Amino acid sequence: MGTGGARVGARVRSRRGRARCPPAVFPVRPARLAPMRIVVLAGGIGGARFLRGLKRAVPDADVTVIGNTGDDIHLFGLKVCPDLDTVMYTLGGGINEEQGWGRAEETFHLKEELAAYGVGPEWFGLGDRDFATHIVRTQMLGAGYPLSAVTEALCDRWKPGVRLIPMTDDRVETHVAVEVDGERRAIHFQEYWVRLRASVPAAAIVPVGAEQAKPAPGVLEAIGAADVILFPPSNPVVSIGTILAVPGIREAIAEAGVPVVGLSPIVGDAPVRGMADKVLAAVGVESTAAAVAEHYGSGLLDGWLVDTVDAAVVERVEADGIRCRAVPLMMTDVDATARMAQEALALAEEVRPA
Ligand code: FO1
Repeated sequence: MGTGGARVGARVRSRRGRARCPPAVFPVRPARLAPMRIVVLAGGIGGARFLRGLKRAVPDADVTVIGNTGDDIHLFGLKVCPDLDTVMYTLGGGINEEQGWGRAEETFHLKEELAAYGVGPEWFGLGDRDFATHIVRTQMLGAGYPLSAVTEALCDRWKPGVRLIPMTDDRVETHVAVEVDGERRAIHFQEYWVRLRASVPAAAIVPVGAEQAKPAPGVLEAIGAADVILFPPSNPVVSIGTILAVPGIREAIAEAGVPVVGLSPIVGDAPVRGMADKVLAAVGVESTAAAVAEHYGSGLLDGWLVDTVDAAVVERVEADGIRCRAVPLMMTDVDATARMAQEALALAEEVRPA
């Protein structure tokens, strides 16, 4: 037993049985000795913005981000990882703030030149600065480095202040079944999201490759060592849902024996940003804060934050066995987001088994 070690003893507990540590074996971790270990499952814009607030709320925390890679797309021979890049750029200070994706001070000469050669697609706006990220990534992948190592190398430049790990090193790409001109087709998520603007109903959302994928190195370890696990207001289907579709990740979270707390991406029956309602409909989930909590389920979630406008659903969520609080959830600025993060961590302590 370590003397004064940060985590004396072992938390031997499973969510189902909630076996208790022997009393008096497990003193409260002295916060001054070991930073809180937080694992966050993040998609793109909403997840990245939440992380910026989380870092302000608990600057000393040890944050591991498990990033969604189902949005990845191969273009011009390059691998583009939108959600990983949005987290990396947002926390590293290079994001195009109003878009929430791509680089600040961007130019599009390369895109224009490609279009001049008739090389598309033109509907996906890759900027000159952003291309460098995809070239470095693709070059390293070509040299045999796994995506997790590539992401670590890219973060050496951006220093996001969190450990960013892709959900898997294996190729997973979300495809969407749509009906266009009377015929049913499966198109890449980015074509559905960016070219079609989710304007046609999605008959199905399929994270192609997820079933065969393995969690990237460090993912299960981070979950196993976490003090708290957070689901930020990312897209519950194509972001957090895709991460949970990688075999082993959902189970590890359910068995981690630490509080799992989520923040609703739906406020007042509509997504705060993006088109989450379109993909929620595709999986038969109504676009409400309560329905999303139920979609994750009480086997996974211990706590759920809804916005104050949805205070009426608190009772329904709690009836599902998920502790629920109504707090302001609009990420209007970093301070507002930091307050949300603090509320999520407070709720985690409230539901943490004694
Ligand atoms: N979203 C758009 O709406 N239009 C674009 O042209 C676009 C280009 C783009 C390029 C790189 C990148 O990393 C993200 C990009 N996105 C664009 C956003 C992207 O579709 C979303 O960030 C995620 O895939 C959903 O979270």
